[in-house]
Amino acid sequence: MEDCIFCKIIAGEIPSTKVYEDDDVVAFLDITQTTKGHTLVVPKKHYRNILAMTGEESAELFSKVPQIASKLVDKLHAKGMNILQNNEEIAGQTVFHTHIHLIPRYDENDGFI
Ligand code: DGP
Repeated sequence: MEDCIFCKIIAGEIPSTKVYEDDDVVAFLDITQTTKGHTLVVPKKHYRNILAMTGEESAELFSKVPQIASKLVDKLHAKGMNILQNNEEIAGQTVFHTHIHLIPRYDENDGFI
């Protein structure tokens, strides 16, 4: 999609730090780094959000999450992780290309409320 920032990242037109990639999905560090290792899991195909995907399409995307999430936890020695996903502006979505946030947690004072 022309004006989609994540499509541009996927196409390599905007730099990102990728932590995982396969034929269908890419995961890269979120620019905000809410906590160290904050990562976005993103389908390569453009969908506005989960509400625009079929069960099969979203299942395929979510099936990659446990593998990427546990690798991040292991490598970063995190104590846990928030996994969350926003759909539409009212729910906090700011980039309108489906993505799943992986937010590693370290201790009570890691900056994420
Ligand atoms: P959401 O609010 O759920 O739509 O999250 C969008 C996230 O995308 C937000 O945490 C910041 C991140 N983000 C926005 N622009 C860029 C960018 O150019 N590069 C990267 N790596 N992340 C971005």
